[in-house]
Amino acid sequence: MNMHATECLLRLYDEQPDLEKYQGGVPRWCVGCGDNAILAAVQRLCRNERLRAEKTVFVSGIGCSSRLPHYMKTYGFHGIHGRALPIAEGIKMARPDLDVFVATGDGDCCSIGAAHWIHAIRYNMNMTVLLHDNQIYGLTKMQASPTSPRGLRSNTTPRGAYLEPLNPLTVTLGVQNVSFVAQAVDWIPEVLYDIIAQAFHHKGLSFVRIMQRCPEWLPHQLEPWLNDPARILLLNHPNGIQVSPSLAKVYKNQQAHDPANIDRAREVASGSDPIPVGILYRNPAVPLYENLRHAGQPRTTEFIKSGLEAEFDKFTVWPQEADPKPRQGAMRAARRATTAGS
Ligand SMILES: Cc1ncc(C[n+]2csc(CCOP(=O)(O)OP(=O)(O)O)c2C)c(N)n1
Ligand code: SF4
Ligand SMILES: [Mg+2]
Repeated sequence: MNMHATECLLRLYDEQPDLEKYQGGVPRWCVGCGDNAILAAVQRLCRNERLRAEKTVFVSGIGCSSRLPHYMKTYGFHGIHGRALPIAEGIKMARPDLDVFVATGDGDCCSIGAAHWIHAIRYNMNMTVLLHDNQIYGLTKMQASPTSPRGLRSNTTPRGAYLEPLNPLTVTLGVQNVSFVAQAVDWIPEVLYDIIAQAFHHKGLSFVRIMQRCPEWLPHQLEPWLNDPARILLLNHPNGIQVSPSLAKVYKNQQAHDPANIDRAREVASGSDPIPVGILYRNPAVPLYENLRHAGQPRTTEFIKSGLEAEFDKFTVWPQEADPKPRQGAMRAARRATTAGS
């Protein structure tokens, strides 16, 4: 029996896609780099959620971590250093129907991009932000970042970093309109996946800090936590992550934490040893900026076209016009008349 082409296509979308569908270029990260684990988790997420490549976009700044969009077979935007978030916000504003992900490093987000980070939390647009925190500038070969621990020797701090590190979780939890904050480590893939999946389903800006190994520049930095499961504090809750029985045998250090409690979230977030892992805070009631701005304005093709027309008109020079600043309506009418006559 002949199948109609549309029906055929719809059936294809109904089928479970395989991972290759989302795998882009061959990753160029170092062997053992935690970025590989994060990439594997997001590719699984796209596959399991059956995300459509043409409806999904990964945005990044600059850094090793910011190479992630190249390795996804979706839309991607490898931006400029520190500017991943405003680029992502622009995309979301113009195309609220797209699923937007951001991959950013500790330098990209917490140093050069810090101002954008604060305002992105406040704007609370619906996107998933993954902070690959390896506590160092990896791509530029080992300069201290704002999250580098005090005393860390690097190319810019040969006598050891002077300052206590900035805590991305407590900073985020202190910003007005924060709506989702979580922490993961790259070496517990089951929990990493669960946290990224919950972040994806949250309606609002979900901020996930991932402790990420950089074996090239800081090969021993996270080893104490990697080698001793007691130094990981798993936060479990019916509204957070639930630890599987097999994982619970290894990671026995657990605590019930209700992600609705922001005061407790701030307390838990301020601890760094053991590393708290799980959903720290979730508030789905915070309004989304794109909804506030688009309220009552359906993003129809006509609406978008008329906005574009108005923008083009601003910069159009009409030689036959006597008035140097004619009103936009008159400019449009003039252009229509010109086009009709040609
Ligand atoms: C405006 C600007 N300043 C500085 C740089 C140089 N630069 C590129 S990546 C980077 C730091 C990257 O560190 P991080 O964001 O932590 O990413 P990682 O490489 O560790 O994943 C710097 C300083 C740049 N590309 N552009
Ligand atoms: S330098 Fe570090 S962060 Fe960059 S790819 Fe290598 S291990 Fe990963
Ligand atoms: Mg870094």
